[in-house]
Amino acid sequence: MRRNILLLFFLFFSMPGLILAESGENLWLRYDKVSDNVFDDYSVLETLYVEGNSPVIGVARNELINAIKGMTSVDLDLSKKVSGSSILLGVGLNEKIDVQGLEEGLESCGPEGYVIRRVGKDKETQVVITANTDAGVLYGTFAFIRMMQNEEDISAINVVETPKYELRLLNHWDNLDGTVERGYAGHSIWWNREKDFNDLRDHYQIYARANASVGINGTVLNNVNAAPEVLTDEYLEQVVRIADLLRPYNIKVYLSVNFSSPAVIGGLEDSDPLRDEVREWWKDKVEEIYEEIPDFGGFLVKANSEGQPGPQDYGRTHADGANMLAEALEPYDGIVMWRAFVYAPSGDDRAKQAYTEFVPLDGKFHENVIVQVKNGPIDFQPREPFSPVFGAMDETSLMIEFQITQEYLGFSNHLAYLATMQKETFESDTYAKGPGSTVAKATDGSLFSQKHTAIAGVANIGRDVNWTGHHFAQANWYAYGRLAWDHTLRADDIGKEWLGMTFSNEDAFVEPSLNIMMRSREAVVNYMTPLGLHHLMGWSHHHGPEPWTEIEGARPDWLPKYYHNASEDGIGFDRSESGSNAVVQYEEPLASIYNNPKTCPENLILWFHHLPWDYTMSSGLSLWDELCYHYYDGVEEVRLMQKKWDRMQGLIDDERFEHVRHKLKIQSREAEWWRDACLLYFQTFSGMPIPAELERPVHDLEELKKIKFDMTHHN
Ligand code: BDP
Repeated sequence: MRRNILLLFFLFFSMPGLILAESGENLWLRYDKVSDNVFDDYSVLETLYVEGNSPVIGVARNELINAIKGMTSVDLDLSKKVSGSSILLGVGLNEKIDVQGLEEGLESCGPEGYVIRRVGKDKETQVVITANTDAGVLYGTFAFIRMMQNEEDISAINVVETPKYELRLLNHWDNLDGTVERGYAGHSIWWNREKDFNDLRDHYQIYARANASVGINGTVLNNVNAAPEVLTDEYLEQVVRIADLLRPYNIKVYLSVNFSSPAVIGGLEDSDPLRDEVREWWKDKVEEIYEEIPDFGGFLVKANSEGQPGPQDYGRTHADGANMLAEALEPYDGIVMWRAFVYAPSGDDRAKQAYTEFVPLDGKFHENVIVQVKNGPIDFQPREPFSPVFGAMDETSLMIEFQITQEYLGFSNHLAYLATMQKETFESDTYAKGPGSTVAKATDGSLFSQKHTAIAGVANIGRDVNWTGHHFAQANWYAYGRLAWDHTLRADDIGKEWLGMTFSNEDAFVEPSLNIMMRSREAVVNYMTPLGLHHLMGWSHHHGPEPWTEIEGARPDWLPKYYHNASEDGIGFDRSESGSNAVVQYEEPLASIYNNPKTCPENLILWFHHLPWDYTMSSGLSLWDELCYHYYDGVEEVRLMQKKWDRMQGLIDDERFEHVRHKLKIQSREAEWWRDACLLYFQTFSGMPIPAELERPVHDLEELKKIKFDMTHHN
C-alpha cells in the first residue's frame, strides 16, 4: 500500500509540465532544473576542487554543490587535485594553475572582488573562481551560479568584478518588541520571541545566502529609532548569536544606538558627548561588544531628528557626537554611520535642512565616520530630486540611504520596482566637479577621496513566508543588492535576472513581466504624486491619500498641505529664489535650471514651483489638465499591469500567480482611490473640470475623507 502511494506520488510530481506550488520562501535561490538548451553544457562540470577550508569557503562550496545538483542533477565529485572537467574554487589558485589573465584580474579586483575564467574544452575544461579573499570567492561562486540560473553561455567566461562600494548594508528598522517600523511583511526576523533562535536557523540561513548572493556584507539589526536597551546583556546575547551565524556569509552586524544610552541604561547623569564619563561609558561598551564580536561593524545613529536625542541636546554638534563614538570604535576598525536625516520645527523649508546643518561640518568628522544621507532631501517619496548634500561635502565620507520597504509606495500591496528609481538618483548629475559628477560618483570614491564608501537600504524583510509580503517586492531586495555591488548595472538587466531565477526564464514570461516591473514605479508616481508633488499621504501611516488632512497640534511639516500648498491661485511648493530658495543648494547650472519653471524638469516642477492652475505646460495643456492626465495614466497603467499579468497564468505556479493577481487588484483599486481623492480635492481649488474624454471619478470626495486607514492589517 505504502509503495503504491509512493509510486503515485512520484508519477504525479514527475508529470511533464506540472508546475508545483511555491511559497516564495527560497527567494531567487530556487535552483530549478535548467532547460534542455543548456543542460548538456552545464552537466559537463563534474568535479570540484576547493582550495582552503574556512567557514566562508565552506559556504561557497556547499552552495555550489547544492545549486549544481538542483540545476543539473550532477553530484559534484570533490577532488583533491586539479583534473578533468572541473570547477576550481579558492584563494591562491593562480599559484596552482597557469591561466592567462588570472594575475592581472586579481591585481585589479580588490579585497572583495573576484575573477572567473573558463579554460580548456570538452572533458578537459575548468571553471576557475578565485579572489584575493575568501569573501571574494564566495561572491564569485554566487556570480557563477547566477550565470547558470540565467542559462547564460558559460563556455568562455572571463569576468573580473569589483564592488563599487566597500560597505553594502541593509538597515532593519526592527524594534525589540518584534514589530517593524514601516515593515509590511510581518514581524521582525531578529527580535521575534515566539520562536527560539535555533528554530529559525534555516530561515536565517536563507537570509544570509540571499544577501551573500548579491554581495551585501553588513546588516543593521534594529530600528534607527533605537531603544537604548539593545546595548544591554539581554539583547547583546542575541546580537552575538546572529553575528556568529552570519559571519560565514561575510556579513557583519551593526547596531543602531540611542544617543542617550549612557544616561538611560548606564545610569549617568546625562549623555553629553564632551564629558569624560560619557566618553568612557561608550568606550567600555564598545570594548564589551568587541570581546564577543571581534568583527562587529559599528553603529548607526539617528540623532536630533524626529524627537531622538542627540548632541545638540547639550549644545554640541553632530560632529562632536559622531566623533565621540568614532573614537570608541576606532581601535577595532568600527564605523559610525551618522544620519543626516534631520529637520527641526524651525520654520525653514524642510528640504533645506540636512544641507544647512551638515555642509558646514564638512571636514570635521573622524575618518571612521560616514554621513548617511537619504536619496532625496525630504523623505523617500515616490519621486524626489537628489539630496543636495551629495557633492557638497568633499572632505567627508558620504553614503546614500535608499528605502527598500515601500513606506510611501503602497506598502507590500503595490508592485513598484524600485531599481529604476535608484538608478535615477545614481545617475543624477550634481555638477560638483563639472558635468558628469553623478550622485554615484560623488559617493563611490571616484570623485572625492573618501576614506570609506558605503550604501544602505532600509529592508523590506519580515517573517512572512515570502519574506517581503509581495512576491515582487523580493525584486527590490535583490536589485538593491545588485546596485550596491555595481551601480552601473541596468535596472532592466537586473529585473530580468531576478525574474529568471525567481520564476522562469521563458521569454513568454520574462518579457511581459519585466515590462510590468520597468513601468511600475512611474505608475505609482502618476497615481500618487505626479509632477513633483510629494507627501500627500496620510499623515502618520503614509499609505492612502490625505491631501486635506489637518491635525490640531501636529507639526505643519508633517502634513500634506505644507507640501502641496493648493489654493485658488495654484499648487506646488515654491523653492525658487522667490520662495524658500532651496534651489541654491544645488550647483550651477542645476540651481538655475531648477529655479526657472520653463527649464525645471516637469516631473519635478511642483517640487520647486508654485504655479497657477492654468499655467501652460510643454504639452500645451494647462497644469490642471496635465495633472489630470497623469493621475489617469497611473490608474490606466495598473489596469494594463493586471491584463499583462493575467496572461502569465500557467507559465508559473498558481500559488504565486494568484497571489500577485490578488495584490494587483488591490493596487488597481487603491490607484483609483488616490486619483479620485487628489483630483477631487484639488478641484475644489482649481474649479476646473476633469477633461471630458476621461472617465468620471468613481468616488465621492466627502466619502473618501471619511476613510480611516487601519494600520493593523499592515504590521
Ligand atoms: C520616515 C519614517 C519614520 C522613520 C524616519 C527615519 O516615516 O518612521 O523613523 O523616516 O528615516 O520616513 O528616521
